[in-house]
Amino acid sequence: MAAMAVLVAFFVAAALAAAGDGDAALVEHTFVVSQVKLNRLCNDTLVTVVNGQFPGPTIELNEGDSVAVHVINKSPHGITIHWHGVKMQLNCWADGAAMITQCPIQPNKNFTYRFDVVGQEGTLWWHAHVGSLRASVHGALIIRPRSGASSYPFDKPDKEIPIVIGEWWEMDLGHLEKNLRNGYMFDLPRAATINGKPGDLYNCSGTVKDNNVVNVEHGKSYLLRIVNAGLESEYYLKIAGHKFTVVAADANYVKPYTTDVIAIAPGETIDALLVADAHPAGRYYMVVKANQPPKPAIQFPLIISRGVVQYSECPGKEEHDTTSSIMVPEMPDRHDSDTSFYFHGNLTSLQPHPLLRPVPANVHEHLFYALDSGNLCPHGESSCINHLGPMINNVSFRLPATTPLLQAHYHGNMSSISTLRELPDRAPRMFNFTKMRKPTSRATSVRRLRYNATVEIVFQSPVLADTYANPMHLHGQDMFVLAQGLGRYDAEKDVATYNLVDPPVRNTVLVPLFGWAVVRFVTKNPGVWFLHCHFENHSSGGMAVAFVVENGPTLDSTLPPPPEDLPSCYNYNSRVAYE
Ligand SMILES: *[C@@H]1O[C@H](CO)[C@@H](O)[C@H](O)[C@H]1NC(C)=O
Ligand SMILES: *[C@@H]1O[C@H](CO)[C@@H](O)[C@H](O)[C@H]1NC(C)=O
Ligand SMILES: *[C@@H]1O[C@H](CO)[C@@H](O)[C@H](O)[C@H]1NC(C)=O
Ligand SMILES: *[C@@H]1O[C@H](CO)[C@@H](O)[C@H](O)[C@H]1NC(C)=O
Ligand SMILES: *[C@@H]1O[C@H](CO)[C@@H](O)[C@H](O)[C@H]1NC(C)=O
Ligand SMILES: *[C@@H]1O[C@H](CO)[C@@H](O)[C@H](O)[C@H]1NC(C)=O
Ligand SMILES: *[C@@H]1O[C@H](CO)[C@@H](O)[C@H](O)[C@H]1NC(C)=O
Ligand SMILES: *[C@@H]1O[C@H](CO)[C@@H](O)[C@H](O)[C@H]1NC(C)=O
Ligand SMILES: *[C@@H]1O[C@H](CO)[C@@H](O)[C@H](O)[C@H]1NC(C)=O
Ligand SMILES: [Cu+2]
Repeated sequence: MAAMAVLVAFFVAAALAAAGDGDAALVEHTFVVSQVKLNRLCNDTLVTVVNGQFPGPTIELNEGDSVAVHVINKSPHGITIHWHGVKMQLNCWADGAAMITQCPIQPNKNFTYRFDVVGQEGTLWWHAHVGSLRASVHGALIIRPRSGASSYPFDKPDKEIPIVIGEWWEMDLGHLEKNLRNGYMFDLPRAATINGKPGDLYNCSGTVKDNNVVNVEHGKSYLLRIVNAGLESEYYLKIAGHKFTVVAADANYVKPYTTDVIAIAPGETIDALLVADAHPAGRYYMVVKANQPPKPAIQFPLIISRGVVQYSECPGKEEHDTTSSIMVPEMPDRHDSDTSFYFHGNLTSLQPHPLLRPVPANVHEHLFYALDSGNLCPHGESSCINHLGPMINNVSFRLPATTPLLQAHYHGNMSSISTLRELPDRAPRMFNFTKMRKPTSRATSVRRLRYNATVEIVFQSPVLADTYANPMHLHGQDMFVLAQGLGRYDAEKDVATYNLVDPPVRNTVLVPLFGWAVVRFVTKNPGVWFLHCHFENHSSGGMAVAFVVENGPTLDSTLPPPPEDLPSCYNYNSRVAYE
């Protein structure tokens, strides 16, 4: 009897260990960053990548695991890696935002990022956060439930497939960055890519063999883990003859939402189930197509790419390599912004779920952030060549030149940053959004926030004809997206539309074209957290602000000291590091 009891106790303990904290693992990767020649579109192009791969390696882990990534910089650029969407509780030093949380890792130096992934499940990603290098330095980060795929809040898929949407740049990314920071915004990628492949719409790919292929079996289900790692475009994604069920966004579960089109802006991620229920003798294109604002906004050439969904039962699939037999999905028009608006508006969080918190009720800080582009010409004239200054509340953000903000904050000498300015909580005399390119100025804009404050931000995109949407990404915490709307935000009527029950929880909120969005979050994570548009042309130009979150009253609400080997800024030269 006693032996039996001991045995039972042993099994219970073993089961608990398997399901609980004892199970947390250390997931280790080595990232060698270097320049390699990759052949795309008939052309060898020198690109900066991780481990020779575009996109870079996928990091897979279980919720609760610890991660160590050894970054060895063999490239000529200063490098940082940002773990996009990872909350980094009490670990702001590992956030990887250049000159916000750390100086870049110099060429021929190395640094190990160490962090835990806690209380999040789904798809996130990692990317360089210095200059425009994220165009080619990025990859997926997949977080499964600690007790395995059986505890997904949806039917366990037969297979999981990362879909990383990217853009192929032939121009040197250092040059691109220089142009963007100088207010020149008209460089374009040569192609969109799906898992690194431009696909058969481009010459010199031209054959189906060069497409990204998703192999499926009839009747099985697949979890697509979709990342938009592109710099400049929101994409519509469709697969001919198939539908999706969206189950998560930015590593937060959503109520299953069935749709035949996915809208995904830079910085966003979507987990969607795909059931292979079409005729298995057919072949089906997966298409990603960039949208863009209509005229009079400047019109760019269409950016589009496609891959193929291939059934294992399809007869003779290897032999005939022709495109004509493949079914093409009907895509939204490139100027269609409604499809994106409705897609985002239809997402609600999967409340109640143990990983989802209730919406905080009492707001302590009300911020109104007007997103716009101003004029940086010395005298406000529009004739100087480099003049566009993307901005928030009439300040175009610039990075500090020598000391990262977090380091200055930690040492209590933030005032030593000569370009520092406190960002006003609202636009000066309520911007009249009907007249573009007003004069603006540059500063390292920050907003101080006390610990445990509930912050509400109304983001307002311009409501002009010549304008754009803005995917605003917050580091270090997720936001409840309470509402979105078109036109100018009007508290009188719009507060009544807030979803305080099951709003989607995201690290990137797409502020619609000609519209606004409202978010709420609680400052539970001391440190300096960047908030910026994830269109590279806007973020490099200055549509950004840094939140400085103070320590709380206890040890477990206090930012620990930096890791001893944090890259040194000694002799740091921003020109070399960024270009
Ligand atoms: C090949 O790439 C280089 C830059 O790497 C670019 O200047 C050139 O125009 C490209 N050539 C073609 C044919 O696309
Ligand atoms: C990282 O750099 C240190 C010295 O800065 C060196 O001792 C170590 O071997 C390097 N590690 C790797 C993996 O290159
Ligand atoms: C591909 O090349 C053909 C012939 O050279 C040309 O007519 C066509 O416009 C090209 N297509 C693309 C997408 O560049
Ligand atoms: C920045 O990129 C977005 C998305 O492609 C585009 O709509 C916008 O016109 C660009 N902004 C500027 C100022 O060129
Ligand atoms: C959901 O999408 C449908 C059409 O796709 C649209 O009519 C509806 O307004 C959307 N709902 C929200 C809340 O955006
Ligand atoms: C801020 O203070 C720290 C510690 O006193 C010092 O090492 C650092 O040089 C100072 N930075 C600036 C920009 O004054
Ligand atoms: C904004 O400016 C336009 C034209 O300059 C003017 O017609 C309109 O009345 C202004 N609106 C507000 C709210 O000031
Ligand atoms: C925006 O900032 C610029 C430069 O400081 C200033 O000249 C302009 O008056 C400001 N605009 C408003 C609406 O306050
Ligand atoms: C944070 O604030 C809430 C009320 O807004 C309070 O209930 C809670 O105890 C606070 N937590 C801490 C750690 O200060
Ligand atoms: Cu980011």
